[in-house]
Amino acid sequence: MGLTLTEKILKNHIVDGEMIKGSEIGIRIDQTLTQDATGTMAYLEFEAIGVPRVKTERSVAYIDHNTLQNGFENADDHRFIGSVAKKHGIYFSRPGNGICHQVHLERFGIPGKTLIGSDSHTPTGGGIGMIAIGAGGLDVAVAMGGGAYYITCPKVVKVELTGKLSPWVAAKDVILEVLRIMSVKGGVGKVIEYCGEGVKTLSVPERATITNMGAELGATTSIFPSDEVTKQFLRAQGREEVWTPLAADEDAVYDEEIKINLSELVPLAACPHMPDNVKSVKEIGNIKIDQVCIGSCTNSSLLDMMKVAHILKGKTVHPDVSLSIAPGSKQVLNMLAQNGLLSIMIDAGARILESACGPCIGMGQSPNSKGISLRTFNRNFLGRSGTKDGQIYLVSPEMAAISAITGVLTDPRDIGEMPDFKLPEKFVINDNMIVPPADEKDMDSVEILRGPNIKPYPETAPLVKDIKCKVSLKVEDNITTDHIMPAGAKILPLRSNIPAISQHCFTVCDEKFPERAKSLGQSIIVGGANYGQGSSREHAALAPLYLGIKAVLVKSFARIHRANLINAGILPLTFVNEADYDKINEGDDIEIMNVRADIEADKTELTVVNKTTGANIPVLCELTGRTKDIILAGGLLDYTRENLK
Ligand code: MIC
Ligand code: SF4
Repeated sequence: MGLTLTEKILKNHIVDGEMIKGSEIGIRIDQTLTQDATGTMAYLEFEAIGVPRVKTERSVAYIDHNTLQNGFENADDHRFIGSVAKKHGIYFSRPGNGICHQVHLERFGIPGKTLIGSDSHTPTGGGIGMIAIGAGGLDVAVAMGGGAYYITCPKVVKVELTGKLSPWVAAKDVILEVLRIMSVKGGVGKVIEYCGEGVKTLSVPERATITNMGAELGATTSIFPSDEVTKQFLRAQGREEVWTPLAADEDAVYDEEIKINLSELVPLAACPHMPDNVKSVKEIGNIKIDQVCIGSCTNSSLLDMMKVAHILKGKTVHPDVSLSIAPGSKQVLNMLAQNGLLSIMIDAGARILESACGPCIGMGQSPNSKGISLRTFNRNFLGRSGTKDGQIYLVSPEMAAISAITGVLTDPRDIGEMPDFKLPEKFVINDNMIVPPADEKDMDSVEILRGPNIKPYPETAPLVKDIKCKVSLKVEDNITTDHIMPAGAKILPLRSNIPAISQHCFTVCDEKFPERAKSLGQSIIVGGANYGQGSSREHAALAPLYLGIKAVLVKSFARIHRANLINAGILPLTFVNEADYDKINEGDDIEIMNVRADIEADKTELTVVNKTTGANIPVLCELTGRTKDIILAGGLLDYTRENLK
């Protein structure tokens, strides 16, 4: 029986467990990446693990999220990360060099290798045939220390692409179509593998847009084969020698199949406030817009920018619209400057931002009150733009650019003929903003620069005998990590200070939550389906840990967040019967007696007794050997320290 591409790469990297779907496997990690908003914690954890030099083939620390330096905190964090990187064998991509996923694809990604990153959009690397997975910072720290990364051996979904995209229909429309079909929870436990004749019509940046936003499906990752198109991209990046051809076997067996005829796709948009709320422009209508933001790791490649410049050429941004453009990397920005396209954008009235995440993470450019904002980004969760009433639509760069001119949501096919946009034979290569680490012999002399905002990892404790406490919060379905631990320019500078950032935990849903949880000392949270979707930020687990949360009981979890809860020593529980969600409310007193003994004895079904109503609620606590030991130890940090001894 033939293998899928996913299975081939995983088989080459498996170090623990067996390739049985649904079971836990440990894989060897070749490369890691971190960004600054999750990186400070990840490096504090790496320091706590105590391994002197990273053991991966390549580890890179990027500065791209917290680039608004509105006080000393972010600049201090940049210096901390830069110094840790230098000492411990990590390449350091300086602020200004670009968004981690864009730069990693350009300069470091290698087909067939494994990459984990402390950012949920790490699957961008799947665009050149990597198994690239988003993870919590602690998992990345462990991988840097040479430890395996554990995932559930995934199901593999075949997405067969046929045909060719029509003019002005974009890669963004492909992934929006997949989101429409599968929904934001449809990818959990799965890898999305693209194949078929249509693949070769898509360039690497287009493939990367698709794998990037596969994160919004909840998928473990997404992957494209590595073919002649990949080779040409790597050649243009001066890295042809890392190329290898990779594809699934002809007779590979998949768990699910989806067919998409690229020729039939039309321009789409994800409407507020979920990436799977997808409609065609026709269905939405020509609504009046206030803002357009072009950029983010989904759509900031040179190819995207070439299309945008073509559309803006000789035009002026509509008087009622603010247009911002953030090219994804220094390489992209520099090439736009050299070939004159930047001048076209400036001339049209675009507000050029630095090569960083910027508005995508609420670092500036919040829309006006009730503002309608078209963004080429990947997430439109409530509040993420920095305002509670912003109406965010996720669209292709083509649709964004033309709408910025017309002032209303516009079908890009109205532009008329589309030129044949071609990537250059050679990109401009200058890695002068990537600082290599110090030689091993010099590492002792590198001083770690620790600013006053950097506080240690919160205290953990081994799992208690019984849990007896109150429910401090009850929330609905599809709670994102942006609800649990909001981002934005005000809160992000606190990413290295858990006590301070905890004061903002869940405030989008309930402003009183942090105070209430803290005063209760211990409590649990109750939630609905797909709890914790979105970002990889482990702060969404560390802040609850700091606030005394002992367990989270929900209908279902998103993958990375569940792993982060376990890593933080918080018990992840799911209802056996989803209807029992109605039998437990905020303020109820609950008990889970003998929880430690039951978990030690590998019991997977526990009982939550609601002392307020008298209801007995059966819950699942599905922990395998390793995750069980992590929970018993009080989290991955304690567990790793124990096991590295
Ligand atoms: C995001 O897009 O939500 C982020 C910000 O990049 C996060 C990481 C973070 O919260 O720092 C992610 O995707 O993991
Ligand atoms: Fe940055 Fe946005 Fe990409 Fe997250 S999704 S890495 S915030 S650009």
